Amino acid sequence: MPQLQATPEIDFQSETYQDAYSRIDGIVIEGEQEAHDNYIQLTALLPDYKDELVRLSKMEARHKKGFEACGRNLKVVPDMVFANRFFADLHGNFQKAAAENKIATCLVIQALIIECFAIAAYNIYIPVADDFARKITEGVVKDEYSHLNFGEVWLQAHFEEVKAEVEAANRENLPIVWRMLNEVETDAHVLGMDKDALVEDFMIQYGEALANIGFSTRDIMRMSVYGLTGA
Ligand code: PL3
Ligand code: FE2
Ligand code: FE2
Repeated sequence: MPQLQATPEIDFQSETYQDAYSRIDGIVIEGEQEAHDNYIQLTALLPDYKDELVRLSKMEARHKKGFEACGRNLKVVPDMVFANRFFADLHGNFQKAAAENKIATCLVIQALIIECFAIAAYNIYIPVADDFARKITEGVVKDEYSHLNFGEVWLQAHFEEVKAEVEAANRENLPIVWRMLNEVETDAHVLGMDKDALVEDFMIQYGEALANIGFSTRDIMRMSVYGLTGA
């Protein structure tokens, strides 16, 4: 007897699915690699947290291996050229902030924005993933919450000193996330992922993170709108 598929409407072997997967898998692999590099780079800015940051970076390296295996399992070659371009703006902003010793900005970009983007994407992907990728992604998403938590805890402890810097980093980087979401919308749709659900999940995670750090509901509303309008 053939195994029944949980989602019979998705054909993981179709050319359309595999073409979209080559870009999405590339993005995720690149995102995990950059997350690894960013946590390593942060050890220079936050020497007291070196061990914890190295531990986080090792988790990211494992995530990358997991998503590489997802691609191999579907016989898809990830499009790393596309993925590299996809992350270029956030990558550049992180590098600039690190060079200026702007710890809060680095944490907003990596531990808040990128981790919330990953959590939203993985949560939306899990119900429509193939069985192999679902198991991998379920393991990964648990880790991402702890990475988000690392950023929240540090920013919360330094809230008064970094509030203005966090707002500026939000204003500069949130519009980039909306552009990235628009860029991935069509391919994500092929994988069975809905853009509105992605945006909603992202805003819930990110808004909760800002609240945990110490921002008021009023601040959070204002900060979200800046991002959306690019104002
Ligand atoms: C940090 O730990 C990870 C950074 C990864 C960023 C991921 C962005 C994902 C965008 C599109 C989502 C699809 C999910 C599918 C997974 C194969
Ligand atoms: Fe990760
Ligand atoms: Fe992460």
